[in-house]
Amino acid sequence: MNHRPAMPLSKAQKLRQLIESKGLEFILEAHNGISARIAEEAGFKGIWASGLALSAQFGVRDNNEASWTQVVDMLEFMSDTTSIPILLDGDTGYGNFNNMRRLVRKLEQRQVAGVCIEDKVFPKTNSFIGGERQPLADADEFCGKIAAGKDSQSDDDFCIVARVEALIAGWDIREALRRAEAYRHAGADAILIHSKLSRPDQILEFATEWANRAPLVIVPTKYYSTPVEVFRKAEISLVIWANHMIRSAVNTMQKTASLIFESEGLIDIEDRIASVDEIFRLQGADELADAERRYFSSYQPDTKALILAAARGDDLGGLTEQRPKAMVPVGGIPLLRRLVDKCKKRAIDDITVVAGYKAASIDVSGINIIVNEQHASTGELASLACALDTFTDDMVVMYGDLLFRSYILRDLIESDACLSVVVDSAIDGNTHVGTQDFAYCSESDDRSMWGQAVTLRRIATDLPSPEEKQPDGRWIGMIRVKGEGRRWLVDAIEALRGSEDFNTLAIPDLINFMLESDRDIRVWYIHGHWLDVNSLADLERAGDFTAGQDS
Ligand code: SPV
Ligand code: MG
Repeated sequence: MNHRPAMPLSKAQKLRQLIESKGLEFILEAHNGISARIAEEAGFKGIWASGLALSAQFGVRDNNEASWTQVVDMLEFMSDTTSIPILLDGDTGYGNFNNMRRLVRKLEQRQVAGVCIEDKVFPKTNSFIGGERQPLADADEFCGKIAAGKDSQSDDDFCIVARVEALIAGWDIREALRRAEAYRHAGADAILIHSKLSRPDQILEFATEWANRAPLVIVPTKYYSTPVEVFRKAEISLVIWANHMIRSAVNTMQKTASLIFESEGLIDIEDRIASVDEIFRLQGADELADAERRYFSSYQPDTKALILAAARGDDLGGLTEQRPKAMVPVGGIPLLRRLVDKCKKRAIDDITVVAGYKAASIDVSGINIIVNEQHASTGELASLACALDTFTDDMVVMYGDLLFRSYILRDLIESDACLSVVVDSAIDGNTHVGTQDFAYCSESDDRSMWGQAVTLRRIATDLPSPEEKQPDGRWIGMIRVKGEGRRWLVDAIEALRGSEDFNTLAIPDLINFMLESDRDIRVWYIHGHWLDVNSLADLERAGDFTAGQDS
């Protein structure tokens, strides 16, 4: 047995299947790349590149005012953005048999699956504008055009649909049948029989007389109230919903334009129209992001910063009466502003701040704020958990009262461990009142271990007695999360959420929990060059720290 995987069908094969299928099939009008994609997403198995809709979106009449190359250029966008077949409404073939030959070749080059040509005279007019006055093409000449098109296609499955306009132009069924038969003999793959009546009578009579000699295609724009069961029973092959995307777009755009004009604002319209993100999705923005990761050598992943700034900072007294600690100015600039600037300098532009105490006083631009409404009765871990939905697999979590030299963040970002923490080994010179997160590590920092893999063992908030093993440094309040590290973090938060004391837990509790769960946490040693602000004395030091240096 041959188990070779089946080749995917070409677009031309798909159109041929639609046209030749036993059941009734439907295709929808589209007039540009985005409408074509929307038609495919809705579930349609094919697209009608309508001459009316294409000319309308260009803002011109359906009288061959847009050149055929302009039409073909638009088809290229439509074809590139879809995997379903496109049947072009090719009007009269844009000239004689010779123009038709070139058209077919150009369409095949763009993977357009077929073309429908109508037996009228170039330049044509839409069938619903004074149809009776429109001259029909000479049937023999039209047959030559069909044959020329068939002879010039290189893919056997490319379809040429011959459209009979006799009923539109006021001829009778016999003329329509005579022409359809001639076109079938000339090589047409299907016949489109068009009518402008509001009832399907002419179409049904034609179908009965035609008796399935070749697949029949119809455009029920005028007889739209006819149930499709009627078409099914008449053994029609393909129904074209010919202009409903352009009409719905026009309707919505008219309403939107008036509303914005009249209200002189966007507030009334924003929720009624597609979001900008939806446009990005339809444009395939995600695929580009993936491709950048794979192919773009200087690609820098979008690192996110998550800053915890819910605390008041009780030891700062009156300074934090009206604002959280993170908004206390150092050298005239709030701590949080300094932190955000540090992030932006490292191209970290996705910055989420978890606020709590006096959240409304945070007026730092360039951040997204999440509020821990329970900040008064919960701790750091609960604040972090508020931002769980924004976690990414490439982020840095930081306290909002940190001041540090830029290189610390730069080096931390370069760490490829799932979780990394920054530990200051200059422990003696930097201990002061306030939170003390003493770090015990697999190795002490002997200042010559640049890049060596040191791991964290535990964080303790109290210094041990002098005879016990002394800590290797202080955790400065920064965690780097990468890849799998995000899941470790989320799993640990979810597990701790179940514990009774969850609301009182701090980030070191989370870190210790992960260590107890055998997660590997990498240590990045630094030696000074940072501060956190817990007291007025810290604040004074902070002023000195920032004075004259900003790197
Ligand atoms: C089109 O969609 O451009 C057509 C169908 O040709 S109709 O407008 O009904 O003639
Ligand atoms: Mg048309």
